[in-house]
Amino acid sequence: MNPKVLCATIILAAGVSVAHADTVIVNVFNFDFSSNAPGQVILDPTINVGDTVQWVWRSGFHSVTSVAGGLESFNSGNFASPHTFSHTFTQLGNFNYFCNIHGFDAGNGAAGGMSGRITVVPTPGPAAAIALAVAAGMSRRRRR
Ligand SMILES: [Cu+2]
Repeated sequence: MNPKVLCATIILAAGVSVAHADTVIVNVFNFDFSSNAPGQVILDPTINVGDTVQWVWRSGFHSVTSVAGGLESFNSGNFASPHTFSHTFTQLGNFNYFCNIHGFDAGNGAAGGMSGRITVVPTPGPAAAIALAVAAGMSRRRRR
């Protein structure tokens, strides 16, 4: 292994070790769930596997309840705002959930009424990490 490849490998390993899971906020309000603020366009987030969603109650009395039969299961219970509830997603897929008071489990993984969806995709692959490592290596060489 030549020194340049070894250097890139070390940087790559360091890059992977510092890759961290994010926490994504979803607002809970009368009568929807959204990453955007209440009153704006409703946005159901797409997150990376290992990320945590933190739901933040902004108004009303609601729950965050996963539909039955999914790979991810969570239930906040019913709470008035202010309240928060978090769940870390370890599985890939689309996960529908609903408010136990203003929504419903529609069966077969779907939800209706006051409901939302979390889409979980893989973390950026090795190609992105290698690009970062190469960029880091190049910037280091330039400083010498
Ligand atoms: Cu509700």
